[in-house]
Amino acid sequence: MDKLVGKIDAIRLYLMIAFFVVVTVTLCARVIVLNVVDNDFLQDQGDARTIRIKRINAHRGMIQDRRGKPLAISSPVVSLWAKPKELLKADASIDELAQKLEVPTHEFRAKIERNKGKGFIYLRRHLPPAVADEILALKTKGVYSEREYHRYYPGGEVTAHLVGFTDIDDRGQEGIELSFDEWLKGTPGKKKVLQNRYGDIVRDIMPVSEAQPGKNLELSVDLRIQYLAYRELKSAISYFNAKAGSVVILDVQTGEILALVNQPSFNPNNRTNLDLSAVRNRAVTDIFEPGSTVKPFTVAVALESGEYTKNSVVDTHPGFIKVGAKTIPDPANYGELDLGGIIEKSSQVGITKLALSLDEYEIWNMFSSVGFGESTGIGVLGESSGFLPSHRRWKDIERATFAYGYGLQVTPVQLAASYLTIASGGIKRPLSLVGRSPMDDQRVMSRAVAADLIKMLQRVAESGTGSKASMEAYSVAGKTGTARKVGKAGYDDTRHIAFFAGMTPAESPRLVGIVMIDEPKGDQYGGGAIAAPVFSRVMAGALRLLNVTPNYLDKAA
Ligand code: 59J
Repeated sequence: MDKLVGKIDAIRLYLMIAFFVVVTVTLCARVIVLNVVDNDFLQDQGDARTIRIKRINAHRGMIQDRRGKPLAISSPVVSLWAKPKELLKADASIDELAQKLEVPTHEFRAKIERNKGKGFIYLRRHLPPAVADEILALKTKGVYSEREYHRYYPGGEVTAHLVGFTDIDDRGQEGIELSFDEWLKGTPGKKKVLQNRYGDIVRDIMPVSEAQPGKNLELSVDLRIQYLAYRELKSAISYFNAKAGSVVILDVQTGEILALVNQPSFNPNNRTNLDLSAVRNRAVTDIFEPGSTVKPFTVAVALESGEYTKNSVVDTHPGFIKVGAKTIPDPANYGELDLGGIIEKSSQVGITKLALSLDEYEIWNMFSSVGFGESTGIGVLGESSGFLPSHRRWKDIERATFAYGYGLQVTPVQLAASYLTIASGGIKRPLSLVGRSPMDDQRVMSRAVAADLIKMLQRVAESGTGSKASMEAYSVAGKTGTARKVGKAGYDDTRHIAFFAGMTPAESPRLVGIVMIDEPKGDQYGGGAIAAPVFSRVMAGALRLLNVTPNYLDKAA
């Protein structure tokens, strides 16, 4: 009996083991079948589903001018990409795809082959959605799509330096696009999706995080004045066959930049074979000796010193003056000039005599107070702070040449900022391009001195070297400048910078403008001949655009 029971137990045990073995094998087989056969089966049905985390690109904020005109705008586009391995399996339709992408078939196949080790290659970026849909309609295996944004610059080359541009991944590269990238870019979102083998999203499973669109940014610039300044600068540069140039226009009451243009410029909407020297925002990066455009500040020191009044007379006879070993000439012997006459005729001799009679530190301090040597902080990356020599005991010749604009270097925006201190009645007002700088105005000269300077500068435009800056309907106060550039063998008689710096209307200035033309070729090269006319044409248009009442109505009538 015992033996029988033992046998039954053994059989029961074997049966149990056998049962478990069969169940396990079946389960394994089932799993394998599911993953291999069914998967293929599902695969063939194209129903394979994979879960992925998709990034949702954020819409980049718009850049606008002060009146809301778009300067940089993002529009939705589609980028097509592929998994080369999958694409190679769909051999038949590769040619059709190449055709749609307008790429020679052999070239396209070579590219796919070359990249077959990669899990991802772009086929075409930033397609208009309709074109992308046409290509996706081919339902080519291994081709996927992604929503992106294309950045477009309606102002083109006119606003190129100011606005700058982004790269194809929507990252700021230059200009405001770079310096305000954090503000503009927003935050990409994430979502969990179920997608089929074509890469189409079968359905969103759930948003992980919503994309936060970037914020819009409004600049102080008035696009109408920007166009005007750009057009007049461009025609002057080509007419005088100059190397480069800049124009900066400021609103006197607020210190806002209404226009800031450079030549050469570039088209930010098509940057293939870009000439990098055209990308530089010269108005804030390039520095040069300002020459005679600083003479009004030396005269301001004379008036502030109490040693001189606007009627004081300086004798410039015989038309040159020896300072140390150097002889400083005037273009002619102007004899006795009042301070206004020194400005009107841009007399080097007159300004030299004045400077040598003044405390050299006071001149240095005035130049520093009006902003030379410090960047304007308008928020454009790469802005130069220029060069103001550290003040120390100067030789007489250095005191003289510094007083008429050599030995220091400024940018066009710094020169504009300095003239703003005269136009505003003696107040140093910060410039602004985005938002408004806090009006931490500080007085750098008395209101009376500023008023005297404006009257002297008005003579420049009415009867002095800057007569071409004058306009029919509005009075002008300003200063010409013609500075030889430093070449290999010292100052070069064949390379000049021509300037006009001024304000209008002279009685109560609304606008300050700086025109700088770099290396005009030909026999005309003076600031009065080259830069002053640009000032006149830009300001005439700008004042009308701003509905400023003409103050020469009697003359204009
Ligand atoms: C000039 C200079 C160079 C640097 C002279 C321009 C000096 C000088 C040493 C001769 C052309 C030229 C540090 S004259 O801007 O005097 O307003 O249109 O470049 O003087 O000492 O063939 N203004 N310009 N000088 N250097 N160093 C006059 C003046 C100015 C003009 C013209 C030309 C110069 C009438 C300049 C104007 O006011």
